[in-house]
Amino acid sequence: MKLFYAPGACSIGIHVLLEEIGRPYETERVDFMAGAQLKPLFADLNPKRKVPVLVRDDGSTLTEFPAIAYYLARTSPAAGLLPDDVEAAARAFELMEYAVSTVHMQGFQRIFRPRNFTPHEVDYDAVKARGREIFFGGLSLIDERLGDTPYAVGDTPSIADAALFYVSFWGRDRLHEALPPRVDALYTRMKARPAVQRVMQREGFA
Ligand SMILES: N[C@@H](CCC(=O)N[C@@H](CS)C(=O)NCC(=O)O)C(=O)O
Repeated sequence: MKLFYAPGACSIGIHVLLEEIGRPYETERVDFMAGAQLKPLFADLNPKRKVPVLVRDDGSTLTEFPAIAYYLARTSPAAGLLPDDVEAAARAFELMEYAVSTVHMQGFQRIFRPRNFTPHEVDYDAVKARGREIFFGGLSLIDERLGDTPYAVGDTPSIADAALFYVSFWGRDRLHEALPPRVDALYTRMKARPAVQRVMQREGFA
């Protein structure tokens, strides 16, 4: 398997899952600064021009964070990344999906790529401000949903924790804002994990 990633992008959550699973995998860095995601070599691999992309052992590609996370969890069940319990699994999907589709795609995307939301540069600041509202409002909502378990839906990390990890990383370490208390505690717990520390080091954040 090979993960195509950009340092500090949402692909870092998939990188964490691969490291937690512990099976051999390769990585290839996509240099956003050089616009590598737009160049033919990568665009041929993923016409959506986005990371994460997982190339599997049979050569087929899988895109979209939730799909890749689900695939990895189901193909490495011993890692326990998707709870057996239906209710806990459904809650894991609920949290992961909200982190990806709302906090990331509606919130952070407005801050990071305002031009995707307006053709007028003069509107960029307003778009970014709305992005911050959605992003941090979303994290507060997640905070209310987190229970008293050490990880998002239980005693061990799941696919939800991988998604919450990357949006927390953006809030705390890229936007430099305080996180709501439960989200912050979860982020601290994730960052202490050896698998996460290896990924942070490899992507250049430690
Ligand atoms: N819905 C996609 C979102 C992927 C996405 O937006 N990836 C960003 C990085 S976090 C990207 O590759 N952006 C390319 C760009 O901004 O040019 C998923 O869940 O994987």
